Amino acid sequence: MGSISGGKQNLIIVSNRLPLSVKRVDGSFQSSLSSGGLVTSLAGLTKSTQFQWFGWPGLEVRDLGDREEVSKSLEAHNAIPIFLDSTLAHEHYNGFSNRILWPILHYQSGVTFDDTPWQAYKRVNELFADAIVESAESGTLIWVHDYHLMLLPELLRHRLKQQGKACAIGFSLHTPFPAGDFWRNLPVRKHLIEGLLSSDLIGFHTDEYKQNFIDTCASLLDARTEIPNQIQYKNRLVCTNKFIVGIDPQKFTDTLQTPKVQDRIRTLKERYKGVKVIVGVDRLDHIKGLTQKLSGFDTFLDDHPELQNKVVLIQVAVPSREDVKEYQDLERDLCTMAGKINGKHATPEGTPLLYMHRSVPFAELTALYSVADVCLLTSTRDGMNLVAFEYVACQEERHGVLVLSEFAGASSFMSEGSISFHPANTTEMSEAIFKAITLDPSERKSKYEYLRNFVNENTR
Ligand code: ADQ
Repeated sequence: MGSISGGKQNLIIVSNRLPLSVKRVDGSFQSSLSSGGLVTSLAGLTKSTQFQWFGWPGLEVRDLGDREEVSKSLEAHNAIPIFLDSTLAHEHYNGFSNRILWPILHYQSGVTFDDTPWQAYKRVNELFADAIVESAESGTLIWVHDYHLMLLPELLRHRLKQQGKACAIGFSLHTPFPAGDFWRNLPVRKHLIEGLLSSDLIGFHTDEYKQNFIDTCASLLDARTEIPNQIQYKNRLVCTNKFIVGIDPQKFTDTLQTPKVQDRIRTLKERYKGVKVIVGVDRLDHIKGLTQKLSGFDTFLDDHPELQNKVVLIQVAVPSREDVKEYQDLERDLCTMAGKINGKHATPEGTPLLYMHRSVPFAELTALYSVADVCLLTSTRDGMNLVAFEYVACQEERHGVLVLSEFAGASSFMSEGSISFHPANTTEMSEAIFKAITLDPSERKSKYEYLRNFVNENTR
């Protein structure tokens, strides 16, 4: 993160969680870098820009003295904590954001609306608005991130006006925005899009998400949308655009060159000599299509008995949202599936699936990306999917093949350089995997070059 220079800050970034998670260890507080797509996508910004970052520090701190201690320790990283009590934080984050809003944004049906988490969502957005407006000065640009804070632009606009402060507000959505008819499933559909329409600029990962949002505003709110990329609503003009989110590829190539990672790559290459390695790295989330991935891989193993002991899938499933029942159920299902697949296809020489339900250190992650012949990403819906970018950044030597679901936002930019498939079609997935491991070197090279250029041109 950008450090404090003592100079005036004119950019405020806001996200639900700070990029640093605070933990209480032996009576004192320690912070460490959080993981996830949003932190990765904003990491590059810290190289060139100074800003303050507002968000929840990840734990309840009641005592005022403790709050001061946490604030002081984060101040060194220009991070400003917004304290929430744990029930409120839980209802906002797990209750509304992750159990109701996230599935709707990703076209998952069967969501039941409940008023208690919705009230918590509103309250948390208000608390964020109070804290930010107190710090912001006229001229500050306030850049709000993601679906946890969709009401915040409207709340900010109202409070800023009351205090006579003029600030520009930007909002970036890191998820898809679904087609209008699906968005109607959410009873509070109007409140949320009205909340966003107090922004000056709203950014989406793809043109499709942007257009879905514009069309929804026209049909639900009677907003005027005749001018491309603009929405006129209640005497305000709101601009929308597509912004391609990316990574800092240099960070990956630098890490790959370290002796520790080079050593690890040698060990892994020796271990998998004569075996095609397929890698998957995903947060353990329904949208990443992990059950579909295991089914597709099972079909592939059925279809190709001649490749027994010659292909391995190393799947890292990073623990995520473990307090939500649906995520606990998913984890249990995946363990069962992994056991069944290995039970069916393992031989005394080895198991075809290595399923790891844990976080892996960054150095190990880059080594894994580097030794893999193929990266398999099976999202049923996904805002972008930065793992696709990271794999490409680590494949300069090998020209590995990206097998990418057509429903990942990244597919709208990378389909020409990858092998695309429908994640619910196990036969199509099996064929895509086979094509990837048998692709001839010249086609691999030309696909890879396309992807490398794209990743290097869209570095944040
Ligand atoms: P996520 O759903 O979190 O992000 P993704 O884009 O795949 O998904 O990014 C995951 C990030 O977590 C990657 O940068 C990856 O390296 C990192 N990560 C994975 N395993 C890790 C580990 N073990 N330890 C540390 N870090 C790990 C959301 C949306 C995406 C969108 C991003 C950015 O769901 O669609 O691309 O935001 O906008």
